[in-house]
Amino acid sequence: MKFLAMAAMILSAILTSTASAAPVPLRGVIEGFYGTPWNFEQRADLMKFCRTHNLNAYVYAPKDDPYHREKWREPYPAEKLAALKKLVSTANKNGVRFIFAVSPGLDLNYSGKKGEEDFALLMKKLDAVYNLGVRYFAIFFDDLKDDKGRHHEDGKRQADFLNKLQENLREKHFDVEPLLTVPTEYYRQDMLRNVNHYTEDFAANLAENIVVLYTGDGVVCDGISDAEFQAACEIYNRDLGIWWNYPVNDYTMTEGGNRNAKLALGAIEKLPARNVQAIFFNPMGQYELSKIALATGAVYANSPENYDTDKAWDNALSEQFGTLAPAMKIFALHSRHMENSWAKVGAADAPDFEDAALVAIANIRANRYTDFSALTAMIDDMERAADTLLKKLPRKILAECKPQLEQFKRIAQADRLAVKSLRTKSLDPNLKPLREEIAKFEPDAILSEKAALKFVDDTINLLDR
Ligand code: 14T
Repeated sequence: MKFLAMAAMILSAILTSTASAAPVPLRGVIEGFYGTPWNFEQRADLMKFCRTHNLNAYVYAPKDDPYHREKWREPYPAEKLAALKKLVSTANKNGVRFIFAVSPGLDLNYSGKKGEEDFALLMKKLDAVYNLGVRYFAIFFDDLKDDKGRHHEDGKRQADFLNKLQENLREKHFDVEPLLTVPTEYYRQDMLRNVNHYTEDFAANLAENIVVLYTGDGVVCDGISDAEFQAACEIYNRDLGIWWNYPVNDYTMTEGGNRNAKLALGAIEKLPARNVQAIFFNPMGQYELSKIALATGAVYANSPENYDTDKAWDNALSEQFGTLAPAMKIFALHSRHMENSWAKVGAADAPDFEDAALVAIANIRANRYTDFSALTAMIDDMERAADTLLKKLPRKILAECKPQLEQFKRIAQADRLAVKSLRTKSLDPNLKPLREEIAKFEPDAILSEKAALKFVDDTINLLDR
């Protein structure tokens, strides 16, 4: 009896233990964004970061490294190869699998004499990298759409090509691991479109050990539920890996502006709790600031079933910013959500501010009494946080967010003028000029569009007559 009770206790302790959830086997970072790639110093630092956070893979796939995509046929020049070699050894030393990717899809020939030539060129390219110590390779076929948003890919042709490449590589080198790939239809809504039977043919013909990455229901989407994940895996009849497009911000440009105008400083959230075999987080060009989301992604990937978004976010901020963490949290709260006509991801920006601002505007409209104390306190905190961070952030980090911090300060000041205007029910003469000033900086710095910035616009719209 006693023994049974004890055994039951131990068993239930094992079953409910938080340590019992298994990590995602292949988990890490994919340098897969458009825009200026990271430099080798940053990449070396990332290998240590991966080690510390128990991430075990890094995919080298910078869209704007000409040798990765546009000029994929050309071999790396000697000095680039030397830098890669050093990085590969840093990765190996830190227990990080270095996955080398090529994106040849823009102009790859699949058949005939040109097909054979291209095949040989790609083998040669990968072989040179094998000789640096790389054992993982990836071939990506994403973003091959024409002006009309259609692609003309042939799924069987691509699959046959990958199968043959994998066979040849593994014949030549017994220790090359299975390939990874990204299909041309790489998000579920596109797979379902199945243009020209693309997904059907690609999935049916691709060797079963090749790891297929996909981005969720959309390219940049608001999470992947367990059901959505299972549905995608069923299309491919295998466990898919995830290429997760957060905190990447290469699409946040306004007209004529900077690709990286809005910073994604929130936590990874809303990913499947079960069955994920591989996950890679696509970061921002802003290397240092990507670490907030990446640290939370590491917590997720090490125990998907137990992931607590808010806790992971708080821990990442404290670990990375120490005494500046409270100020950083205020700034980051206003810069988490990424959204445009086709993308949506990340927790809402400053939801408490948004709510308080909406209530204040509604009260003024209805001629009701309004208590501005909560809003005012938040605005004070925002301006103080901006000042503190502008003064005290380490140089490398400040270099990645100075325009956004300065914009944050302007927005806080405009919010203060907005409160003043609402109190007196007359538009402060300085508010519209300040809003125009903010607009001038928007090509480089966007934040809190639906919260602190919207409050300024709502106030102007209400009082400007
Ligand atoms: F390969 C894919 F999984 C993928 O996400 N490809 C690109 C990626 O390199 C980029 O960083 C990411 C975020 O912008 O999205 C894909 O690129 C796109 C996709 C679009 F639908 C860029 C612009 C688009 F309109």
